[in-house]
Amino acid sequence: MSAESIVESTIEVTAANVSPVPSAAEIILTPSFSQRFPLVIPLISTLVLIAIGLFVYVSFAKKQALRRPPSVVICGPSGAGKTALWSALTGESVPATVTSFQQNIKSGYEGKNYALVDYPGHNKLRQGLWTEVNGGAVQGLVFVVDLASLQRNITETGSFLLDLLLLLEGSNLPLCSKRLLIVGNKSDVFNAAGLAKMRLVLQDELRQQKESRSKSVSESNVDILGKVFDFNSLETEVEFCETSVKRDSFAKVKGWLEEL
Ligand SMILES: Nc1nc2c(ncn2[C@@H]2O[C@H](COP(=O)(O)OP(=O)(O)OP(=O)(O)O)[C@@H](O)[C@H]2O)c(=O)[nH]1
Ligand SMILES: [Mg+2]
Repeated sequence: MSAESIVESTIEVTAANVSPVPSAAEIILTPSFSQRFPLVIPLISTLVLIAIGLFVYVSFAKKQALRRPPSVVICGPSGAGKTALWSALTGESVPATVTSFQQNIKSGYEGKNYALVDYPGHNKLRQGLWTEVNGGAVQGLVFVVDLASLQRNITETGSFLLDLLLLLEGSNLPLCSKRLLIVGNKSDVFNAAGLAKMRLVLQDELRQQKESRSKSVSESNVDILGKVFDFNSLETEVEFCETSVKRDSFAKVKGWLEEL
């Protein structure tokens, strides 16, 4: 026999003897296997059901954790009187502080379905506020301005308000989330600006800041606020009022919150 025919016959023999290796599932499903190990199939079925149940539970729990409870947020520059206003509205006492670094939250404010949140004004915490607003559960915003130092803080106040309006106007949040009450607080202080003046000063500042931002390439979105900034031309419903928490004069804010 030649070497070639030996190789050929070896290949034929090998090919004829080798059958495909059965998969684990095939082995388990053979009648002889289930007779020898009757508990394996029920055990595997139970494990698969538990795994599916766990998956469904974890996905549901994650969704619940991501869903924020509805809220109305009191925000604005540091020192404007947000915590004082929140305290007066809720009747909750807050330790006397100079600057807040944590939110104060009153769930179910006045029997409403939302929580009233006092958000600290420190600019390092601003990103958290944007995340809160973007979350879609904010039903309204109260932006507090210090009327006694309006001119002195106008750049910071204007920039904060411009960022907030850009976020609201540029988002696809429902209209019910785009409600803003601008509160001029500390009207009791002798040199406090009046309500009409506050509106005018803020509008002028926002016009200027929008104009200068529109020249920057990275700020191309400011045009969503219209050609010339005007509170009346926004999709966001903006209202104004004056308060003095010190003199217990904040009924307008109460009324606005009541209507939400
Ligand atoms: N005169 C006067 N002072 C006020 C009034 N409301 C608050 N204040 C004072 O303003 C200061 C700042 O008030 P806060 O409520 O702590 O200010 P805030 O806006 O919470 O400040 P941050 O927590 O830093 O963001 C405190 O000394 C308050 O007593 C007001 O209506 N009139
Ligand atoms: Mg505070």
